[in-house]
Amino acid sequence: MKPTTLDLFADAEPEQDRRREQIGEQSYVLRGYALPWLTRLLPALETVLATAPFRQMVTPGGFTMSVALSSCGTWGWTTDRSGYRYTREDPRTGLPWPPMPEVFLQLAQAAAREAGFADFVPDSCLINRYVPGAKMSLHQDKDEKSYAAPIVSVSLGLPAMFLFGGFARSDKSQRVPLLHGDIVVWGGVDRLRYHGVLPIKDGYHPRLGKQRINFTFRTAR
Ligand code: MD3
Ligand code: FE
Repeated sequence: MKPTTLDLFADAEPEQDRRREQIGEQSYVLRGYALPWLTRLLPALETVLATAPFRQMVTPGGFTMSVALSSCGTWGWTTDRSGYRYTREDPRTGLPWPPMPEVFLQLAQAAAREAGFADFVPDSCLINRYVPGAKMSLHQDKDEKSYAAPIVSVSLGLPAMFLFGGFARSDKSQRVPLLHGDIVVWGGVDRLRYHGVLPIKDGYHPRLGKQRINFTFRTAR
């Protein structure tokens, strides 16, 4: 029986179990971990997007990414014809990227700790927006100065099939479904593994509509 005081539990979404799954030597999925944070997370996201709205960027190869991006924190990841890099300013406005909201930082640090990474200090949060059909091809995250820090990723909205590969592009990938509220933490020996996201299936999420939003917290510099 669902309680009638549903509003009190709006963030608990108790149908999703909170459990920790290990997907690599130093990689964990924290199922549903972000759900209790959503009442604070979503307004903070709106604040960031008011200053730095989602936009599609062009890769060095000249392709427009299907995923739209924004960033907050000291460093924001950007791409254009001249390459991938972290910048202090949003290239669209020339203004500094919006500061990382306190609740973003707290959630990223709590999740990292849960996966065995104490003292995670992200200076960058990339915000990816996937509409149905959008995908991310297999790649490695290699634009950061050091690979010592883990990466924390928060999935919201429509489900995704995450591809978790090996150290060569041709290595077989495992498929990991990521649902609204799941957090993945990657680090240590798994930090340079290939990864990607299959095209998002059409659907409608009650909280976020026709989209998947992913936060990727990194120590860039
Ligand atoms: C796995 N984003 O922005 S989560 C990216 O869901 C990116 O939007 C995906 O890959 C997304 O670069 C995947 C983030 C992620 C980041 C780094 C990793 C997954 C990783 C490093 C190693 C293994
Ligand atoms: Fe990546």
